[in-house]
Amino acid sequence: MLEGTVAWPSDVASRYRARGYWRGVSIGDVFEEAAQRHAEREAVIEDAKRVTYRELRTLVNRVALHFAERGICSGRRVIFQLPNSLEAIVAYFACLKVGAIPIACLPAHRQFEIEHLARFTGAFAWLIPATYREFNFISMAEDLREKLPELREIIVTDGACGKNLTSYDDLALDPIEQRRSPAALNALRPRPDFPAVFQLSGGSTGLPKVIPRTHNDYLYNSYLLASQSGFCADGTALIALPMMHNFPLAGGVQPGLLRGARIVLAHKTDPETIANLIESEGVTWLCAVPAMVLNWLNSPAFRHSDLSSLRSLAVGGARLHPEPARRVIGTLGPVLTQVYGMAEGLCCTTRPDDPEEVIIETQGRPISEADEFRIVDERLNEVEPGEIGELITRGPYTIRGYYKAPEHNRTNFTADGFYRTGDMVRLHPSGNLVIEGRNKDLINRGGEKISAEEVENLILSHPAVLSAAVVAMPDPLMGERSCAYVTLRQGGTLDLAQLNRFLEHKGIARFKLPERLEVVASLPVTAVGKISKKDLRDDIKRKLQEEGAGLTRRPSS
Ligand code: J2J
Repeated sequence: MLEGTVAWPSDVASRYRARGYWRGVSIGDVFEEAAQRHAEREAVIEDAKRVTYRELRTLVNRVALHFAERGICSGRRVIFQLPNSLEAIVAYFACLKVGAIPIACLPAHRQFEIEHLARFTGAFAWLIPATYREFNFISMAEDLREKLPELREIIVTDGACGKNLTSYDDLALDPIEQRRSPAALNALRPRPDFPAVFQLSGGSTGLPKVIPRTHNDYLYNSYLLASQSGFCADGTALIALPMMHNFPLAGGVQPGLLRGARIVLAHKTDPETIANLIESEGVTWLCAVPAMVLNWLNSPAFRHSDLSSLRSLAVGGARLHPEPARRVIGTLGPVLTQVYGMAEGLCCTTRPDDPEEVIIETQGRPISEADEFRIVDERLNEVEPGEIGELITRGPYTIRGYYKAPEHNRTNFTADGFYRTGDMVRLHPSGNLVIEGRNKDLINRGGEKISAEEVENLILSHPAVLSAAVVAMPDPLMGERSCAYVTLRQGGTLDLAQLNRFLEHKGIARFKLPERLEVVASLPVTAVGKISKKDLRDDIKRKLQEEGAGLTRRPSS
């Protein structure tokens, strides 16, 4: 056991093993087997780069040997901030082979998030591109390294490098396997009940919480999704979402590569890029968040390309409403799969043989026969069938606790080990779930989760601000965007541009910046004196409606 993780009770673990959910193998071993079986097939395609399983295996083993030589192994944590790339896939499987634990960060994360995660996990290594989307990762890394004594290695992928940085290319191009036998890797093979990867929670309580997913449970999750999505050696998965996010990683990259499919990586999500890749590569599976899908459906590129290879478009991360769901089917045929999942584990999908209305109206049902769920009221009593309540769940691939977070674990998990999702759901007569809302304090911006508390804490450090509350405002494309309400200190002034410059300076990811600022005289409070977010959400909804109807003008802030 890695210190700070919470194991399944031993009787439950024995049951999961006995039933074959947990296979007792590491993901690296399964990858090895798949790579040998499908050696001559194409594995990964990124722009002009194309590698077969044989080539991918050579690269993974080589980089794994280099990692081991540098001490990146045996439970050490590695921050992954790479864009979708062959390098990211190689480094991911290389880590899993030697028992290093990738931390699934996003290229969008900045100093604030990385510093916290690096400290909190005691990260040993950090993988970055030199630049990506005009952001200079090397200077961020150089600034942060002095504050992080435990961080020993910064590995840079796209050529350019600097003092005390390691070039990924130097590792990938150096045939270390001629000096050291890949058999040396066997000694480092992690135990199957050891964490394979640290996912990050959407987080409603301040900074993101860390989700340790074990080899056993993550593999089971991916096998289930592989079967469900019909992944097989003739399949081609297109990964356009950031690949370390749980949805594409556990649902696309991992199942695809374990089954001998091709993985096509995209750097952009615009309709032209996606439609071209589907057509030219014969993509059979694609995952997306609803905002991307809405954008695609409205574009001529999608209407005029030959997308007939597509067998499944998996949409999740935020609610896909019935109207756009119907349009997906109208435009692309019966390819829609709704997916409701979470990095903590549970994953629900609609099934191809569900009636069309069920695929349109629901977010699916759990993928494992062993997933248990209940829909409960505040006292954890089950509500009547069809009524809305909070979804709680446990099962063979849902964590029993966050990493090093005993306080949160007491409130986020029930005494009998159910994870409290914070999602308000209703059981559809078909047995599927409909996601109706949530009781956790976060904004779901087109699938990207923003913790209100995290942003509020930063806004409160602005000298002009007295109090602050961040709430979701409805948005036709993203579903929700973030709106900050603030009261100011006497004589203070603040507009949205000033606030966002201040927040960017603090080093948070851009997607967390508020997109509207409301400066008010006071914040509404509930009967117990807490800020009433419900009133604020109603207020912004009303303002947006009035502005939409032309009753009032949008304030300049
Ligand atoms: C409404 N809300 C949804 C949906 C997730 C598959 C798919 C998505 C994620 C993911 C994932 C939703 N309708 N269809 O990990 O394996 C909201 C819920 C949920 C939270 C989890 C996967 N699909 N959500 O989005 O950890 O609020 O995982 O609890 O990022 O997203 O977010 P995350």
